[in-house]
Amino acid sequence: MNNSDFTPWPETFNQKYIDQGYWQGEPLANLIAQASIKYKDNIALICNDKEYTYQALEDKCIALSIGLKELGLNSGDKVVVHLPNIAEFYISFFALLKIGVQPVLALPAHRFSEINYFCKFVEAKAYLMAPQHGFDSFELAKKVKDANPNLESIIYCGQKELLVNSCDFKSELTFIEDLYQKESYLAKLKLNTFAFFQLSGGTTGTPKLIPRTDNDYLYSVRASVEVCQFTEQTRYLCVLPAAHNFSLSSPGALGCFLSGGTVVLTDDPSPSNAFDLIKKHKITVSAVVPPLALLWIELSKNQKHKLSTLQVLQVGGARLNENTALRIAPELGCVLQQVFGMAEGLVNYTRLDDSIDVIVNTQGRPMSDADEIKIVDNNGVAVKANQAGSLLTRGPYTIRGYYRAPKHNKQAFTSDGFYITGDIVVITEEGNIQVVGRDKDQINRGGEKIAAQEIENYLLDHNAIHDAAIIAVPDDYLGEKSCAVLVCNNENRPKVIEIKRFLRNKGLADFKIPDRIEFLNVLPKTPVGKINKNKLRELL
Ligand code: AMP
Ligand code: DBH
Repeated sequence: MNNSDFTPWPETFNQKYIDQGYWQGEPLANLIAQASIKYKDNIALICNDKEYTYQALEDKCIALSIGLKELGLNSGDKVVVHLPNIAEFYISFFALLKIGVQPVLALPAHRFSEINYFCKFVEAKAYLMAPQHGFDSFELAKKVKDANPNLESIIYCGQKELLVNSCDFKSELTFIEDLYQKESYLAKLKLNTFAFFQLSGGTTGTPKLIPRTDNDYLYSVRASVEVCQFTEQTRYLCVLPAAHNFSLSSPGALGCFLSGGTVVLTDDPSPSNAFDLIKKHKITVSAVVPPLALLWIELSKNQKHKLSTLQVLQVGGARLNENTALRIAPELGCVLQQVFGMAEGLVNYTRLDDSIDVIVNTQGRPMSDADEIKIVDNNGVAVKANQAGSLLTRGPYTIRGYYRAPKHNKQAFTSDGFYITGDIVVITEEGNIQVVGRDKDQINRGGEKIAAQEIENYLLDHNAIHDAAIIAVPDDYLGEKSCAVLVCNNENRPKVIEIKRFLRNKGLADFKIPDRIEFLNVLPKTPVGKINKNKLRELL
């Protein structure tokens, strides 16, 4: 690995985080194994008609890890995991970690453009895929394979075929594990520089990859479990993409596994399905983005009886408006917990026993004593109390740099290692954070982030488009939608539908296709010649 690939914490911080117990030197790969020792026969995971005890889940992870190793994957290799919410997501995640392979956790919504980019950028050895609703995942896999000669395997995680099937077979014949063997197997694990990649919503032309380490990620899960009070009795419904940092680690499925609770996984977040699952599996907690919270509220009338076990609904990923926040407790009959997090690290929670005012009107406070927060003005000077400013942070689970991005890192981090979140926030007198704006070129479409520049670059590839800007426009349901403002050749100005088709043909994730397209003769510019997006927003 090149030295500029991964930015380590400075030695003094390493030592501090170890000495103070934040980092415990445990492999993330051991999480299920350890839980299976403590909570052997508890149900760890339910997905459709499949159910796994901790022991069964760990056996699956081990069996698959051996299969993957035999396939030729080795420590330090990279693999792109592109799975919907199926049990194989967690099984392959842990199986890969067990053999030191570093997965990139792609989102189900990603398509050729993103997957191809990840495969190339990390020089992936394998691509894990499965059938998904609404598109031909085999066709995508074939295109990815053709475009990436380095890719040695395409692993299909659909019906019990190919690798998964052969692994079941191997696990039955060769590896009937008992606890002792398992421990000795795990003892061989050596921590890699980092364990896996999360993805950033990004602000730049190309997606940014976030290397998360065993130490930092496990700490973030442990701290989350404490704040959110997950226990063996927790029954967590995972309706957001399992790969998302929120549903994976805040405390998410990993927090639930760490506590010995049960994760129920589904890829249908609709209220009718979610409410049935909540009732059927006595769900105690779930996590949603604001538009989904609104949908659940709107459709909960006459169905509230199905939600009687639900204690907490976590809402995060985008700003939740106060009116929706106020409706959650009375209409869904549970406590709201606001979660303001980022795949780069820092996670803020309202606490379960906070006053209703704090829960409704703030996005909570950092989960760790060791999180360092600064709120600064445009000159990097700390703002006065109650004033809005740009949020900077560093701490034991916030990265010090994106993967292989030395140039971008100079802009995204301060010289003393603070991550510049791009969020404009105010701190209340009690120390809670309110997200009041954004100083990054990004659209937050109901929790799905779009880097304006990435889409603008694709648009500029179209030969009738001379200039392009993507901006956010308000939307009642999603909070924000994306709008492309284009300057085109007037003689052959393409139709809106053609532009959308053009972007789709580039293989972009659907949520990145602009919701609205407007045309102007010229885009307003700043004195230095950049597109003036503030002016553009006013114009529209
Ligand atoms: P990412 O860096 O792609 O993981 O996206 C994280 C970003 O999502 C944050 O920096 C915020 O801009 C936004 N975000 C996450 N949770 C919230 C929230 N509860 N309220 C407002 N914005 C949020
Ligand atoms: O939006 C996010 O990225 C996010 C939201 C809530 C996140 O990463 C998290 C919690 O951990």
